[in-house]
Amino acid sequence: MYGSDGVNEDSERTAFRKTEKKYKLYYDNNKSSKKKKKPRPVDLSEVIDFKSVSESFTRNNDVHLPIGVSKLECQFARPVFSLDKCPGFYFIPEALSIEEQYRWIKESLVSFPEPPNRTNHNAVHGAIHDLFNAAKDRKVLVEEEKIILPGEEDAHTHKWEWATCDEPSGNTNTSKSISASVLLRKLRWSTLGLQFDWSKRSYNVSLPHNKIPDALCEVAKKMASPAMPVGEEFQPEAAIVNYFASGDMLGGHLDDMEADWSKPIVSMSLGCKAIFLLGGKSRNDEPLAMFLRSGDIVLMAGEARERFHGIPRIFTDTENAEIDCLEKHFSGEDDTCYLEYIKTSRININIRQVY
Ligand SMILES: O=C(O)CCC(=O)C(=O)O
Repeated sequence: MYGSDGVNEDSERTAFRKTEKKYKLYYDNNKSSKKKKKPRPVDLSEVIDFKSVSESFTRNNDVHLPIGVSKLECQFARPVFSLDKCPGFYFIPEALSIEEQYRWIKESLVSFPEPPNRTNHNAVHGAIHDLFNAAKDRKVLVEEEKIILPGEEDAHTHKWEWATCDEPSGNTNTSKSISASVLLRKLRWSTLGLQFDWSKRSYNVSLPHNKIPDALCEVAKKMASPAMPVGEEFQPEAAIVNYFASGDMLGGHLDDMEADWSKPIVSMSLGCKAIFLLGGKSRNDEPLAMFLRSGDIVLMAGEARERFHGIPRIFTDTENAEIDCLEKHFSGEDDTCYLEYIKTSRININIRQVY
């Protein structure tokens, strides 16, 4: 039990919510101590670890798969695992090479949040260009308040623009400013391809959009293949990029806005390790917990699309983030900003066929 939650509240929680709370990051409440606050220890013994499943499969060739886990018979270059009780769910550990992870982390930070792609910042600041480079250059987003002249009442009166920290604001009154690095830290999502309208929970095809980049489509098609109906090819039409910082979570939800659930959602993990919860069709079904590491791919198709799922926790400490190989790859002079970001963050790119 944490904070002010009482026994009754806990008994009223769904099984999914209870498990979320079990794994979520909490800090020990040690107000008197001046020491750095410490994360509350969590029992991770029930978390399925597909990396060790895969390693033991490769070593022993199938002898020691845990109960309920099967290896899919398919032509895929890496072992693909499924769960006997969750048809349509597939886990491909270490599916992306370090080079691929490096590439998609950079794209997720530089090009994916670029307009016309929308991000969580659109609602407040409108379309923001060049966020990552602005953060690198320590720029500040400044809201210019224009003085309204008679007859101009309908004119657009608020406009956000990048300025250098020491740059005096033009000839107008500056009312607000926010640093690019804070905006980058607060980036929660961006959408590629067909744009998703979160307020209506549907795709808004009238919003301007670019096609998903070809290279990302190619990866998604290849990764989707173990979960595709025979003879069909996955058609990537939309993607949501989720950005997680320490303490962030993604609550239990269903991805049910696409027309054809026989096609998988292709979900790529990048950066710090996380816990993924895979529940049932009701929030009252107890979810399974599993680790997601950088380079892992999860596919959810068919019946699995009806299962609640979410991310209660990411691990950003050096011991548990498990991004050593990735960190080594970000060794160039230009890589410092990416490295700083990814050391304490996780990115998820999930790619969907909408129609
Ligand atoms: O971050 C993840 O791995 C899961 C993302 C997800 O479930 C979603 O965006 O619907």
